[in-house]
Amino acid sequence: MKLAVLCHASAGGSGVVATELGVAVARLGHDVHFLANQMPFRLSMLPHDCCDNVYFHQVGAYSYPLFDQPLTTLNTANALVDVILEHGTTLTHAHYAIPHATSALMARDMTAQTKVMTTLHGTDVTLVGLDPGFRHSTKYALERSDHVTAVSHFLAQHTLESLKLEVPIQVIYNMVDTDRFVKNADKRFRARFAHPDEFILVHVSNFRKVKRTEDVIATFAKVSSELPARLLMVGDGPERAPALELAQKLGVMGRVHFLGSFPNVESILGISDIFLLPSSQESFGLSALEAMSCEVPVVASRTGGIPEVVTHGESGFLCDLGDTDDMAAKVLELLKDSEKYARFSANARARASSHFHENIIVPQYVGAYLDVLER
Ligand code: GMT
Repeated sequence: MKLAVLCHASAGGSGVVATELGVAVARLGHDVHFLANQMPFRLSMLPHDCCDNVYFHQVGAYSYPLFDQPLTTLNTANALVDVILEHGTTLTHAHYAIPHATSALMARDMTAQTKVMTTLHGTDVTLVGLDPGFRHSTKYALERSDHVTAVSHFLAQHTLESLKLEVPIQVIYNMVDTDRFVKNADKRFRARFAHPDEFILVHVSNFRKVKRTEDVIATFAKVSSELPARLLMVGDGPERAPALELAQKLGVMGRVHFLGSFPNVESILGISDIFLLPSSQESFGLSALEAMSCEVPVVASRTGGIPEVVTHGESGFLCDLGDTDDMAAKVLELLKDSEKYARFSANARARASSHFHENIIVPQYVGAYLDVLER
């Protein structure tokens, strides 16, 4: 199989899923061509001897005084046509509908040589795709794709209802590499962030509004007023400044570390005790799954697809949106009871392995690819 993959390269779950899935498919012997405006960050971290059948094609942005913004959709379609004609890819996997599904459909029309599979990740439907500025084009792109998948039942259902779609949507959950995302016993590394008697709470995201990073800070402030703790904030984005301001206002700045887009997120998750995810929208919550694989229980908002990942009362706790009192209470409940903590921690790891292991998820995608190609 020769596969083209379109994805957003910036730090974010959809690019991570696209990269890790593409590499896993390449390891099965298929040629995989990634197209993005820059190299997706997890692709740049691959060992050089990983696979000689993974290719990266940078999509350039053409600027011209008449255009006040780059015309990314057209540039991507054009770059994809080049890849199809030069490398003979016959299937395009568009991760995140906007604008990739549209670019892929254009390339399909131009070449008549590729099928298009679109994977919905979240705000491509729940937020951006429903905006009047994108609604018709998103619906059209999904209806004309050869196959559509979504990363949770919540997202599939939401898409069918909100866009009034009549095409089927297959649910394929996100996956985690349970060999890479493991507990990190390196005490010296842990000591860079916390004293041995301090608990480590962690949040990983792209710091957008939907992530409610201020709730992370507010929850942490309540926890750290009762127990010695540190908060590691991994990632970057527009909500970093408000989160930082709140940390200062609440007097916890000395115990909160903003680490930016830390490359080896697994090393941080591996030394953490609790993962916080208070999002207002979350179609899946890949970072929560990665934390679970590292034996870290999750305290999150009960929203979107999170309940399909985190089992309330077993591998973490789900709280009402914005209820930072309850979130802090649940964190304290776990941290103050070592037996309960150990049970949740083991459950988190077991759930990650039994439901979201690569060996379970990759065959579902490969099966979908083969079905689409045979049609
Ligand atoms: O939809 C987004 O916000 C973008 C996307 C990303 O690139 O970060 O995140 C979504 O896709 C992830 C991977 O499938 C999911 O784990 C996230 O839950 C989802 N984000 C939201 O729904 C807010």
